[in-house]
Amino acid sequence: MEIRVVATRPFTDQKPGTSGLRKQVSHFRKPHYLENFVQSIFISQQGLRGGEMILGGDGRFFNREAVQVILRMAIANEIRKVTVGLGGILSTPAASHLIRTRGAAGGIVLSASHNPGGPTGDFGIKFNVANGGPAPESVTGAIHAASLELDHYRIARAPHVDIDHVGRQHVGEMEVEVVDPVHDYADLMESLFDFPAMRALLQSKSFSMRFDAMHAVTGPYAQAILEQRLGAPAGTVMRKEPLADFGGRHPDPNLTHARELGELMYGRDAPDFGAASDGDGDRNMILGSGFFVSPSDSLAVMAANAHLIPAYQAGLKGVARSMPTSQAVDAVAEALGIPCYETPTGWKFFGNLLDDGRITLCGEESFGTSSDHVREKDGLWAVLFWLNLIAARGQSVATIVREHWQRFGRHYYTRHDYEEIETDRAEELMTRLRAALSEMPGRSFGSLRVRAADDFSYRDPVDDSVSTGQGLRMLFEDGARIVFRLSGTGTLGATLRVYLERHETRPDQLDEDSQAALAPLIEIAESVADIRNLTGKEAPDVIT
Ligand code: VG1
Ligand code: CO
Repeated sequence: MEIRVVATRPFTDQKPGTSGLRKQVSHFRKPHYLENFVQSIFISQQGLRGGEMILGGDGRFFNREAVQVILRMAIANEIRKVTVGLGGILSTPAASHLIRTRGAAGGIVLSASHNPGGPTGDFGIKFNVANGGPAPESVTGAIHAASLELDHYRIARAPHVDIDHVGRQHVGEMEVEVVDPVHDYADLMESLFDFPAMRALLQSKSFSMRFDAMHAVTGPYAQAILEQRLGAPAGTVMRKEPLADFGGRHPDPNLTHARELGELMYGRDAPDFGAASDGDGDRNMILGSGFFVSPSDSLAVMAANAHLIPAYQAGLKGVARSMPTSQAVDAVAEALGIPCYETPTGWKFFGNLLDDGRITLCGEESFGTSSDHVREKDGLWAVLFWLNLIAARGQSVATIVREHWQRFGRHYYTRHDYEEIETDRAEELMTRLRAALSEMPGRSFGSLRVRAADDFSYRDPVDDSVSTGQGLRMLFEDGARIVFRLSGTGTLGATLRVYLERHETRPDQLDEDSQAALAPLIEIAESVADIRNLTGKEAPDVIT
């Protein structure tokens, strides 16, 4: 088979962000852009040569073309075998699972996750390492460094590879195995949870649920697991056909983008349980009838109830949360007498803790939770965890969460996002704020006094690697916090995220609206960061 060596020049913008390289589709389609990045992976990750690689994506626009390019490049770069999801589809957690069970050297997941898709939307590419998890910073750094020096890439002149039939084939020297993307993952879920109890719940007349697949990758997974294996009535999964443009909406599971589900859950005769996942199936939103579970609370409730789930009945080794995630899970860890780690934003920081057996559960405020069953966050896993929990406790979502608050207090929490702001303005806001940090300790804002203020940095306890500049924190004496960060996943301008949190233990103050309960902190954030003036926005674009 003929191998072409194509001369190219480096692109200077191929540094992976919080979760892979994300750009607009038009950017990815520039001549050599995709090829350069893929070659940078192959050059910097020599372990792939002669090994097996997993390949699949969330089915968004450009997924199929990219799969063909990557297969031809894999041949030219002497990959022994590529295992591809049927039709080029794999959810992020299913890809993680396949890497692990196949003993693959790594995997490429094509997704821009919750970002919009279609010809005018976004595309993305993530590299996962042999443990099944997102590449750690040392690896993304090496890929980026390779991209800056690239002067050629290698690609085979191969015919179009059939990825639409399950089976094995040889293309040149390389083996390509096309696999059912759902089967192994569904088996894994069945091994973790009490499927008989969940089946009984889903089939009882007095219980109903809706799962919003948002026209993204989880449609087939949710149908196979919820409707087929667990016998939920047909129609339980809504917006179930994966579409290349997600039906024109952001596949982002929050009340802004999963509007229909929200209306259903807050309407008359609402289902008992509602859930949604994102573009690539790693996020989850959990709703009860008329009740929203904040992702930070969800993590804490899971930790407190894990012993009720078959896979975790022996107890948890420890838990971890990303820094901006609320401290609700910390309170549970303390009560359980297990360690709780605080990592920077992004799933890659949980990998070492999971591999080293220090933690069993982890999560982020951004609708991401998972356990040591894979090395990615896992949307459907979280939904099944809740379903199992509801079956085991025989209580509603709202009752489970309210009881949790009664026991641990409530960590009122919200995140305000200011999207597509001018990059210079966003940098200026962060620079000014960073400069003001040293003056903050001891300052009072109304009844709140600042205990400490810093730019978060993290030393990984397993490999001692250090990550700096991970978010500006104002920590108050009563435990309240405000965190400011710029997003590392957006593709247009900059996105400012402001995270706000305070702990409430008075039993009669636990059922307030979170925006109202956090109003004093929201005001402090505005006054210290001059958000309206610097972003030119009167209000956040998205509140979660
Ligand atoms: C966001 C979230 C972060 C998450 C990341 C990837 O990153 O805040 O918690 O890990 O998205 O999620 P950022 O840098 O934009 O804040 V996914 O489901 O988009 O792969
Ligand atoms: Co995602």
